[in-house]
Formats: sequence, C-alpha cells, structure tokens
Amino acid sequence: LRFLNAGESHGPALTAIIEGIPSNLKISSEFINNELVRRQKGYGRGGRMKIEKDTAEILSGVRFGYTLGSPITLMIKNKDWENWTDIMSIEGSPVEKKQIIEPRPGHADLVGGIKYGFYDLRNVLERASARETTTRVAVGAICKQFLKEFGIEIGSYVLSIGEKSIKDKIEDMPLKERFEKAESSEIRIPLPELDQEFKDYIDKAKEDGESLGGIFEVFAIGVPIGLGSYVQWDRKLDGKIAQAFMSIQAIKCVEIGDGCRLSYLPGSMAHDEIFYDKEKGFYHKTNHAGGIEGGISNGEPIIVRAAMKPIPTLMRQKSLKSVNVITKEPFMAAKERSDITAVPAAAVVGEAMLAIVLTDAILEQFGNDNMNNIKKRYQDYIEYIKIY
Ligand code: EPS
Repeated sequence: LRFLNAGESHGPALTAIIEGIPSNLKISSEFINNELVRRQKGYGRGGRMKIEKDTAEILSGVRFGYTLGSPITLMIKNKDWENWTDIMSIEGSPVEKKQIIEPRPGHADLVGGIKYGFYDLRNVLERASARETTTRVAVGAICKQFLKEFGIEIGSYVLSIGEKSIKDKIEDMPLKERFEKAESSEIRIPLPELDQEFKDYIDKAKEDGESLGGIFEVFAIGVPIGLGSYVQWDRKLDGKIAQAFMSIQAIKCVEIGDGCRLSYLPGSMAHDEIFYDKEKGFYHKTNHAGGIEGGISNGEPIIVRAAMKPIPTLMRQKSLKSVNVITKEPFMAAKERSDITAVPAAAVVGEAMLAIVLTDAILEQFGNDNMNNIKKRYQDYIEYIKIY
C-alpha cells in the first residue's frame, strides 16, 4: 500500500492517491465523510473549522460502490480557498505586506524557510499545516473499511489536555466502552460528564492567550497473531506504527502498551504471561506489551499512545521571542487565528494512521490484488493458528 497526498492549507483542495487497495472492496463515501466530520470536532478548535465542511470526492478507482484495484484518488476542497485566492495565486506575484517574515517558535516556519530558501514563510506553513491530515483521515477511512472485512476495529480517546488527565479514572473501563463514550464527548474523553471541567480549562487557556497539548490513545482490536516481523528492522510492526504516529503534526512522543512505564518495572512485572485455552488458543491476561512482541502482533489489542505538544501559534496576549528573517530584529511571535488545542482531532488522525499501517501489514502478508482471494488466504491462516 502506498499513498501520497498533496495540497496547501489555504489552496484550492487537498488530494491523495492511494495505490494498492485490492479490487472488490465495498466502499462507502458516507463512512469516509463521517470520519472527516469526526476529525473536525473537538472543543478548542479555532475559526477555520467553522468555515470548512470537509467531504471527500472520489475521482478514480471506485465503480458502483466497489474498488477496481486501480489507484484511488480523493479530493477534499478547501472552502476557505475563496478567501485566499490572491495570497495563494498560482500565477502573478506575491501580495505586498501579506508575506510572512516572522517565524513562530515550535513551527516549521524558520527551518523550512532556510531549507527551501524562502523569505515568505507562508510557502512553508501552508504545507507544514495539520490541514494535510484531512487526507490521511480519508485514506484511513478506506483502510478501516478494508480492516472491517477481517474483523479488525480501531478506536481512540483522549487521556489528557495540558495538565488535566482522566487516565487514572478509566483504568478498569473496557477499550470499546472508552471509545463509545469518547464519541459523545466534545473533548473525546471517555468520561463525557467531565467535559465541562475540560472546557473551562481550555477557555482559561484561551483567555490567557495560551495553547494546550495533550495525550491520546488509539487501539486496534481483532488483530491476529503474526503481523509484522522480527527478521529485519524495517519490518517491525511497532517501528512502522511509531513512524506513522510521529509523522502527525505536533506529536513529540509515541508509546506502545505501557511504553516508558515499562522501564521502571522489574522484568517479572513488565511482561505478559502466556496461557493456552482450547477455544481461545494462546493468549495473555495482561497487555503491557500493547499487542506487539518482537515487532509482531501477539493477538492482544494494539495500544498506541501519543503526546502532542501545544500548538505553536499563540494568541496576541501571550507570545514567544523570535527574530524577523529579513531585518534580523527580535519581535514577539503571535497571531489572531489558531486552534487552542487539537488533541481530540489528532486522536482521529491517529486512528487513520494505525488503520493505514495495519492495512499495509495485512496486504504484505496475505497480499493479492483481489479482496476475495485475500480473505480466503486470511481465513486459511486463522485456521492454521488454531491448530498450531
Ligand atoms: C493550522 C492552523 C489553523 C488550523 C489548522 C492547522 O488553520 P488556519 O491557519 O487556517 O486558521 O485550524 O488546522 C486545519 C486547518 C485543519 O483542517 O485541521 C496550522 O498552522 O497547522
């Protein structure tokens, strides 16, 4: 599976081309668009999300509701484009005084400007923007439909925003319940009754001109034993997941299972003991490993946790020191429009990235160009696991 996306945040549209989705997979546009709606939600988003109503147009690769095995092209129009036609024009010359020469600390602005040789930093931020994740969610939505055919389900929820965490309060809650409850929370927390507390906290940050990061968790259930491999560094499933999550804008830490916490535990407490049952086969009663051992899925839920740094665009009231790229004079970096926090949206993007990695792993192992044959091979393998 390969996909490339293209598009600037305030350009006419975002597009993606996905290559490798097999033929005869049933595709629902409604499902894709619903996933896009989920990404747009979350208390603390800025003005931009009021403008956009993301929907994906399928331009190729699907006919009468089923994939053709040919590349699938997706296009998501930027409604905001209409307000940016002069600034983002393909032809002509830059609009005077609209160039961005003041880099924000923590954003790609300065490093991108130096690397690509621009003094108008809009050339950098337009592509570095998390707007691009819209296409990842649309691609992920196709992958989720693929995974569903194998009984694999993916979900997410938020554990913390800034210093406010619900992690300790949900330890006994089953994963699916966490997800279902998070779906009705504006913060994506599995305890929607605490939404107001979080909203007040986010409002306070807004008043202070601050932005907030946070931690979210993504899980996959129904993953069979055996995806990924230990035989080569670049075939390890956890390695691929870590790369995919780290590539989401503003993510600074990725953990699998108990992650960093495992380093504090003695070996006797850190590992998942192995059991066998005639019905279930091999299984574990704990899941410290987060469903992956030796770079291979072990049949338990895959658990990925990611930490997002606060959004680097701060409001006028509070700003960080920076230096003008033309005059080299210091200034205080600040802007009018931004999200206060986008952790709930990042969790939905995380779901998409996990769906993409798992789809790729299944295709690598049971790969074929035709969905019907892949399912047969998969079924044979499941039978094999039972008799191992
Ligand atoms: C972003 C800045 C904001 C966010 C944007 C990411 O957009 P704007 O500059 O248009 O106000 O809302 O996120 C999205 C547009 C999105 O779809 O998630 C940035 O600089 O990264």
